[in-house]
Amino acid sequence: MKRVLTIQDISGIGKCSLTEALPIISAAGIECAVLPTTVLSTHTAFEGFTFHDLTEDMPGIADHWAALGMEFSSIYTGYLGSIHQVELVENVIDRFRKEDTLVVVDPAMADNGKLYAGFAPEFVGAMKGLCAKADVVVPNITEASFLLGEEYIAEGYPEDYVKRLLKELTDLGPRYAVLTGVSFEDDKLGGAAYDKETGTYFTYFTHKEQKSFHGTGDLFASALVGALENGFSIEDSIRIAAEYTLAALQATLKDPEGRWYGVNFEEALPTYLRLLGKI
Ligand code: PXL
Repeated sequence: MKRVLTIQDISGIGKCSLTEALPIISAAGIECAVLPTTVLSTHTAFEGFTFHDLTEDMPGIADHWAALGMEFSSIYTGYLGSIHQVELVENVIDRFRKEDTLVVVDPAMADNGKLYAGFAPEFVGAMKGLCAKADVVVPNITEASFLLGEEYIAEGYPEDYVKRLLKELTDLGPRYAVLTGVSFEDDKLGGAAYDKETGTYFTYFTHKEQKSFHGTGDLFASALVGALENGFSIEDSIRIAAEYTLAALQATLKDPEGRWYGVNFEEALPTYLRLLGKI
């Protein structure tokens, strides 16, 4: 049986990182092991969040799994709380990676042209090192521009800009780069990807809702991992993740009690299962 190991924080309220990855990957029919890196009261867009660093617990957890002979078909990393944690995650990857283990890195650290609260510029260099170990990286355009030292262009960029970011991301190491939140037309939003082994560039767009929400990047990456683990190609996995993200956004927008801090990914789970061909 497949088993994904996901390494990211748990934000008690906020619908992001582990509170999305765990239910989404489980819904995809895949066992989801978790290595929590930090416990926060909420995600960092709330004022006054608490932050409990679990760095000291991480090596012991990994040691125990190694002693048990645990194996993982994928290792999927998201938000990490410090440079030291990034280094520990690199060790976990080195330790548990087998020839066919898929390493997916979402360098969750920035959006809308800015690093998330709490990250110093030095964090970017550490995350770049982690991306070098990945088979697949899944940044948004802000994260890609930070990682590559490229200019951040919020909108109206030419397709060549996206192609250049993708190519440079794969130059860091990964076979596949998947850029999220890409838009060339006002009413279309989606992902663009590059496979450096075949030299293939591809895009997938859905209808663009004009409002954006927290947690869509984590939702997209988790859904992508779930689809890949179900044997879908990278192109199909991007399509499935994009369609599920749109369904979750639309469920949020139509809910009169929609919560500002996260998307209604729960109500859209049947759409994800249909896209995976499970129902
Ligand atoms: O969704 C990315 C994310 C994950 N974890 C924490 C965050 C954020 C985005 O703000 O604050 C703690």
